Amino acid sequence: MLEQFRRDGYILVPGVFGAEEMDAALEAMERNFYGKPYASWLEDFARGEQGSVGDGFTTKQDELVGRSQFPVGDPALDRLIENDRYLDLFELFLGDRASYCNAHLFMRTGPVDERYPDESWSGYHVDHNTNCVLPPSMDAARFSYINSGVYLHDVEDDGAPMLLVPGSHTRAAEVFARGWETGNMASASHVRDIRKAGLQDPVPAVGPRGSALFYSSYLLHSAQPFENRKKQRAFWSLSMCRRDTDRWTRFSNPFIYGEREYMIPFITGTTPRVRSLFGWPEPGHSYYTERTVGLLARAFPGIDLDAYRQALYRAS
Ligand SMILES: O=C(O)CCC(=O)C(=O)O
Ligand SMILES: [Fe+2]
Repeated sequence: MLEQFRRDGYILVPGVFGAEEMDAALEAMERNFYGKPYASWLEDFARGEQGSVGDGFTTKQDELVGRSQFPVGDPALDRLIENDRYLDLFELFLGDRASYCNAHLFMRTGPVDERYPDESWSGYHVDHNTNCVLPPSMDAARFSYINSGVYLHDVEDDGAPMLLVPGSHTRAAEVFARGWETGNMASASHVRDIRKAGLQDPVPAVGPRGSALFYSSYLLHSAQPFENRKKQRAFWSLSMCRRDTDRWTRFSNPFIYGEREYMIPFITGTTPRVRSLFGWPEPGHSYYTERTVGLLARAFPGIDLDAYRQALYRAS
């Protein structure tokens, strides 16, 4: 499994969770999102009584029926994190003790779902920026973290499985650097046109109830629309990093969501010493290479990188 994870940047492991445990978790998750079972939400929807559905972040929900950020307050969901096999697999793939970054309920509700790109080639991205602002390094094994989705039900081809690009986790730094040079980056984490990246064809992450999907935070992937719009897709998701990178990869960081618009300009203009107070590795750290310093210049326009560059030259 480790070989497969290292090669592909993801692996889907069936049977990590039990069937009854998944049914109970799904029921709890539906209660959280719809305030009722999905079947009865669907009936309401068919009658034109469309309740609002949160998209995974409680702060964006106009009608708050439940909470999607961990812990949500329901043991059927929160205690999924206590599965030793699941945690062992994380640590096997991370190659270190694990540190918690973030966990939440990730629901896609077919009839109202809009979480897919306009074009099949346009939505490819890495999720790395959710818990870390540092651009991808060539050393994916050390600097990426792992995202995981627990499948609360079977995910089949018509149920909008995620599309994963095998092997893209070790190519992200290179693909992004070239993307910036050729106008193929839509943002610091989104590739404009995946066809130009020279990667393998994407694979749909279909799997049975009780599976755990593990994928590198450097893995390029995309969403696709539901072929069967009556379906929902319910994941319990967890992200964890290596314990030796958890100073700059973590949930309780000031770089997420609403804070980002204030923090990114501040971090761009401040000193390396102050950046290190917020968890950035110091100049001279092995994260900084010609490539990552180049990517930092793109991700933080106007940032003064001299200190990082000088330490690089001193070391070489
Ligand atoms: O739900 C999916 O299929 C992919 C969504 C995704 O990549 C994301 O929200 O970052
Ligand atoms: Fe994503």
